[in-house]
Amino acid sequence: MLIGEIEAGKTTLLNALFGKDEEARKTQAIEFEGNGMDTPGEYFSHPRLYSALLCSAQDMSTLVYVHPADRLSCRLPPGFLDIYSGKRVIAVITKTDLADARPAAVEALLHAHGISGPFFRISRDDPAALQALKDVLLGSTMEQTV
Ligand SMILES: Nc1nc2c(ncn2[C@@H]2O[C@H](COP(=O)(O)OP(=O)(O)OP(=O)(O)O)[C@@H](O)[C@H]2O)c(=O)[nH]1
Ligand SMILES: [Mg+2]
Repeated sequence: MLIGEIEAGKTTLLNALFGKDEEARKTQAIEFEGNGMDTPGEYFSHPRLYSALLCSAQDMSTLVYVHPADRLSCRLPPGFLDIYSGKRVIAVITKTDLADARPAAVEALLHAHGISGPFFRISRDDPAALQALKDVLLGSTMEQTV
């Protein structure tokens, strides 16, 4: 399940993970791709919509918090990703290709917001970084279905 602010790069990431070669459109509702779940940034950015996220998260094994490398603010409420015990939490820093990307600063920011990692730094134009993330996510899927 991908969670993060509006325009963080969630849909672009999900498309890349599942080999969908198309430009991301604005996400309007919860959407599935394979066993991945995409969520609209609005669900994360507006606290009155948190219930939709939390409800949808119940059955997902991994929560992937997505944050752009050029944004040095974070709306993540303390403990939000730890509400359900037993879920794996992964942080992905997207758009590392941007000229003003500051992935190390963003990682420190996310740490300060209670995310302990693992952290993955990716860009839609960096297949090696995407593959490393894909290996981790698909690896967990396979463990579960065995
Ligand atoms: N430069 C750069 N732009 C990116 C990257 N990933 C996504 N984008 C752009 O960022 C914008 C937002 O991407 P989306 O994938 O739609 O973001 P989202 O998190 O799904 O947004 P919502 O659906 O509104 O929540 C789009 O214009 C993408 O083309 C990246 O790695 N590098
Ligand atoms: Mg989207």
